[in-house]
Amino acid sequence: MKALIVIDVQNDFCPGGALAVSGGDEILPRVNDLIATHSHVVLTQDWHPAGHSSFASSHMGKAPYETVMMPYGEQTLWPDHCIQNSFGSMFHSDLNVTKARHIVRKGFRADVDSYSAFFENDHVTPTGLGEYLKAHAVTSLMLCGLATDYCVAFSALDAKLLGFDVAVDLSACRGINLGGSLPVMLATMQAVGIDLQRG
Ligand code: VGL
Ligand code: ZN
Repeated sequence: MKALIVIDVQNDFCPGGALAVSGGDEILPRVNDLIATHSHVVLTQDWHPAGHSSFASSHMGKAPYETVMMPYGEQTLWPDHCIQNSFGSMFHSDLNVTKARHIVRKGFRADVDSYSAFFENDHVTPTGLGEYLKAHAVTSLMLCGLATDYCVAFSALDAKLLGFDVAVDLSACRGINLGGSLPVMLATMQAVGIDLQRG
């Protein structure tokens, strides 16, 4: 069984949003095409409380895109984004959400970020998505969404570690490319056998 995982297609990651990904809204027709051709659709939603520890504004003297050491390792700091229930946290209005069976919210614990849809950034706390997919006999995943080099890549890598067959449709993704993170994460995904499709 195959499932489509649509990562973080939310207003804050689209042009005009707090953490806008260049061209983030251009993917909507492609994402909706993928939704139309998959019977099992899961969405993820970045969902932070105000004052989240991944926000630069929570760290005195720190600016967005700098890093801090957290108990679980190095954490990049972001502009305040995807605050629970804000407009920025809502799915883009063009996203066809009607077929989604399951929505995974992540990043809701104040002291740990969660790029991956499977594990928080401590790499041990599960979100429950892996167990959900196994319970539904899903063995193969297609991923798309925002951002290629953060939440899509970390989700794809964890999915592979959990034993799923994993493909990413790059025509339905856009990246942040912070300090060259996009080519690095594409190479990392390729190296572990994730099928990078260019549409
Ligand atoms: C994301 C940075 C912070 C993403 C979420 O969806 O890729 N990136 N929070
Ligand atoms: Zn976030």
